[in-house]
Amino acid sequence: MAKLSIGIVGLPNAGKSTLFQALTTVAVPAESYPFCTIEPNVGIVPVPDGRLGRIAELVRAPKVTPAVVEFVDIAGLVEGASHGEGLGNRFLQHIREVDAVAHVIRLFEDTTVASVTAGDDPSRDRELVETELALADLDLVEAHIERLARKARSGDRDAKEAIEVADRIRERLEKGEPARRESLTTEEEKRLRGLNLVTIKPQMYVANVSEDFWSEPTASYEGLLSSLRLEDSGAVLLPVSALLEAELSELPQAERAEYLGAIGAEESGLARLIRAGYELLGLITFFSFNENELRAWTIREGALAPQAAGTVHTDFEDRFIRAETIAFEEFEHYGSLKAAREAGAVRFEGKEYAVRDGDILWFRTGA
Ligand SMILES: Nc1nc2c(ncn2[C@@H]2O[C@H](COP(=O)(O)OP(=O)(O)OP(=O)(O)O)[C@@H](O)[C@H]2O)c(=O)[nH]1
Ligand SMILES: [Mg+2]
Repeated sequence: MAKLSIGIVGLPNAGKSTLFQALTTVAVPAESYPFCTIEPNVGIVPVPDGRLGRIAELVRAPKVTPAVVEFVDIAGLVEGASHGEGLGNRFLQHIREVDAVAHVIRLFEDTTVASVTAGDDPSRDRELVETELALADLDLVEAHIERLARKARSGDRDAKEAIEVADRIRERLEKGEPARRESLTTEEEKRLRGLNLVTIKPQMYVANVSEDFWSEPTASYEGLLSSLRLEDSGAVLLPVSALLEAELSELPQAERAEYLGAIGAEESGLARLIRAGYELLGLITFFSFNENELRAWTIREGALAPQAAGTVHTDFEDRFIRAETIAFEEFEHYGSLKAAREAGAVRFEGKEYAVRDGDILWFRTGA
């Protein structure tokens, strides 16, 4: 995987563009009226990773390239979006290709900012968006089933099996439930992959809370959970203040930690959001460096060394012979590659090696 991409969904005025703007350097309009995001906005941000800076110091890397995450901001969905109301359905096209979805729900109170719904029941807002997403996916699945049915009638056995899977998903979606709730085998999941269903993607909830959430004694994570009435206890829910993130992004880097400390938050929402994305998708980071460049790379947990080599250079996967590797912590302990080698701490690993988070890797490849 070259990079993680996250699509931002939610009702109009939930704070998606404000968050997006804060997260990325791309300037997009964030106005106090619905539908100001009319073009999809794509922004790329570096993944915050302290280990990269530490290696850079130790090896005095002339060039440092962090892993990146792509955010895609779309216009707000409204009730009936899946039937062409508002602009929602059309814009869903722009997030069909993302790896994960961040569902932004408005919990901040501000009477000057128009809310599309009554705005006093975040769980209703959440359900509204989820229903629209499910209905939009349902359209795709129904069309898919029709196509398969034609094939099945002409005797295609494989199409019959594909219909069985698609039918299960259809039943879920008809109930307004996300497709991800249906447990699928890898084979079944593959059959659906081409449809790019939005509700099959891993999803996290981003509660756009007031800036004083971290200092307000009565505000709590449990309070958020119950006001959103999340049934799925395994759901990922992140409290973030889009407004605060926007203010933070305007400060010089050096002043950010102090600002966060002052409001009682430990880390920026960006860092938490990206980490949640990595966890949601089971992604890990490995590093590579030579005399020219130090780089962080993103791969799936469990990926083997040849696949890691393939992210660095497509050819490397097939030509992989072995990898030299050392864990970040060990490298930091020895302080240099030379010292680590002399201590025998740099290992050789073969094709079956499952790369671990924080590994530094050097690939040996053949012709
Ligand atoms: N008080 C407060 N206002 C916010 C917050 N987040 C966003 N807003 C305001 O709400 C308005 C709408 O925010 P946007 O970020 O444009 O909302 P959106 O979700 O992108 O809306 P659409 O693009 O129309 O779907 C803007 O005036 C923001 O300044 C927040 O955390 N607190
Ligand atoms: Mg917007």
